[in-house]
Amino acid sequence: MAEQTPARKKRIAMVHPKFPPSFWSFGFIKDIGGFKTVMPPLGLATLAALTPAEYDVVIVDENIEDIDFDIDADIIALSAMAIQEKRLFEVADEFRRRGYFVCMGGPICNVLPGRCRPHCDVLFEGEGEYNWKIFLEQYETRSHKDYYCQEEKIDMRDTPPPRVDLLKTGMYRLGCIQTTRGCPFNCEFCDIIVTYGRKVRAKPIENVIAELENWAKAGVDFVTIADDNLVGDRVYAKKMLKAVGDWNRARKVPMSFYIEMSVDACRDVELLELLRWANVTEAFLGIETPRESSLKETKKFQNAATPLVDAIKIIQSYGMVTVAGMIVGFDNDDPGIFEDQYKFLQKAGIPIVMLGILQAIPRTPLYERLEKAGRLRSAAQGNNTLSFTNLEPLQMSYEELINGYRELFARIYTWEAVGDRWISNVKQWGKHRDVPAHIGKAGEKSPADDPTRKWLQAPLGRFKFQLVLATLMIFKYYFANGRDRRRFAFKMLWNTLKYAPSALLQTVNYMAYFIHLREYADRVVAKQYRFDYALTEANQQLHANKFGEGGNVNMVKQEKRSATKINVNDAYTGADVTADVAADLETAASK
Ligand code: B12
Ligand code: SF4
Repeated sequence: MAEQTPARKKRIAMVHPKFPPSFWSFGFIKDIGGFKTVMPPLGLATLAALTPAEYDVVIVDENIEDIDFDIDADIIALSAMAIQEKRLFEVADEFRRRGYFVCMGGPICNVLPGRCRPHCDVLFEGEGEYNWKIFLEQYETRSHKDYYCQEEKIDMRDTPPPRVDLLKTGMYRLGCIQTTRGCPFNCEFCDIIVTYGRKVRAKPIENVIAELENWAKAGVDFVTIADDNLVGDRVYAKKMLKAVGDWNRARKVPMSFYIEMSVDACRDVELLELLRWANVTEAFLGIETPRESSLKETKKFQNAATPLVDAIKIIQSYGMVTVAGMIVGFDNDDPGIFEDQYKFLQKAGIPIVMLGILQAIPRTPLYERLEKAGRLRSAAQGNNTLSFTNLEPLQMSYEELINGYRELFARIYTWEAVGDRWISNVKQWGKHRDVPAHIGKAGEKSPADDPTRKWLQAPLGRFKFQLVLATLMIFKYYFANGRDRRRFAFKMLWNTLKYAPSALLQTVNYMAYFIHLREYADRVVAKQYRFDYALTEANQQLHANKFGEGGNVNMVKQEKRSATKINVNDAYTGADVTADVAADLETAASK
């Protein structure tokens, strides 16, 4: 009897289109870092884990490899952020031209579904955990729809560990896990809470550890915890960090972590200690602006109620490098804001600053407010660190805002300014640190004021030969290219030795990041990157609104529908909020 060939399994190719150059692409230091792109597409690795075993799945990340447009696949599943819009549509159109069946989802579809619609067969809005499975079942009988929308938020117990085994992990700078989704706060411009909601939903801690094991097995030493706000639910955060720390400290070389959190973490000593215990070495803080009136305007009450410079010094003193998201262009910003921002950043000593112009993202309360006021200039776009915004500023002309932004970007990334901020951060790791007043209960000692505290962090992972090569390349960039760079390098190394000698390798590591940031800043300032390719077309679309924007999931509608209206103090749901913090927030909210 002739042998039967096994039936061909159905195949899904999950494709992540190429990013354009951006602040976070670290494109100028790929050779130094020995990576092709910063992070893997976690959304696709999650979908892959949700896909039934009857399918073969491949993940193609165009940031590390070319796309084969004749790939053997029944379904193409695309995922992208809005910044990838141009390439996403090119890739989708090319596959469809060749007769492939194209699904599309991810952050861009969550805010700009109208613009994505013409480029795919099936459009997914919102979290994919439930709808992907429903779609695949229906696809079997060809009873699938062309649009799926996840309005209710999913239960995080239903999100499986992503298929790390399908990723070419050696090509990325960082691994990536997610422990929670959602953020309890209510900032007016934020699209995160549109997609992920204000109720913090958490994964079981054993799943978190299982995911870390997968990254560890893949040889990855540096992992981003891609939560919208790691400390949104402090009770969970503490338990999780303790478990991660215990797991991590038992390893020969601990993994280090990059996180995103809100600055109110500075009030909680236990939380800060646990961040250090887990080996969190870098924290992104959404500070936005030092101007209180702008913070209140945008409903960022948690920051308005916090002395920001002190907060940052305290967080840094727990061994972290601070990264800040800053924004100019609020209604309360007049031309004086550029000077205020500069002075604040230098005083706080925040080395890495993602400086953006306020942009109204469709479906956010800000968008609705400005649309009603007739203050939208054009369609939105996905890179917030360029000389562009879609809104009409209030206290400046558009040109004043753009030029002020460019000048500030240039000023922040002069070698001198970067060097001063780095040294200020490093100083917080040693005995010369500033000890600000305590921000929590009156009369308590500042959490930074502990002379016995050691620098616990182990930031660099295991030794790799690439590190030697990288160091040589970094030194070549600084020492063989003129006086300014040489002076910067000497200043960085000398002051690190003076204030926190154990941070020397960290300093060399960050000298690499600063190469990218300076090169990127130079090009933004020179207006070399344009981002208007999709706008002409989007501006002409007439559905939804005049920019073709809008859709079903919308923060303003969500808040109206929600039976128990969330208020600002819910930010601390379940957490041991001190009475004075709650009072501060209430006062700020009522003003
Ligand atoms: C980690 C992260 C990064 C990493 C890189 C991630 C990567 N893959 O390269 C870094 C730090 C480099 C980064 C950079 C940037 N980022 Co970012 N980032 C994140 C963050 C915090 C987590 C992403 C993640 O892994 N999520 C977990 C996975 C599981 O979620 P997911 O991808 O959304 O997938 C789910 C659904 O969307 C859906 N889904 C996704 N794809 C598909 C496909 C199909 C077919 C289906 C059915 C479903 C589906 O199902 C998944 C499971 O529910 C998000 C915020 C967030 N909460 O998601 C911002 C976020 C994605 N980033 C954002 C932005 C703006 C940027 C930058 C442009 C910032 C800048 N100005 O430079 C850059 C651009 C990136 C670059 N390389 O140039 C925005 C995107 C906004 C938008 N709507 O497009 C977000 C949403 C944050 C925000 N609101 O500000 N980012
Ligand atoms: S703190 Fe504000 S900007 Fe940051 S995720 Fe929460 S709601 Fe969004």
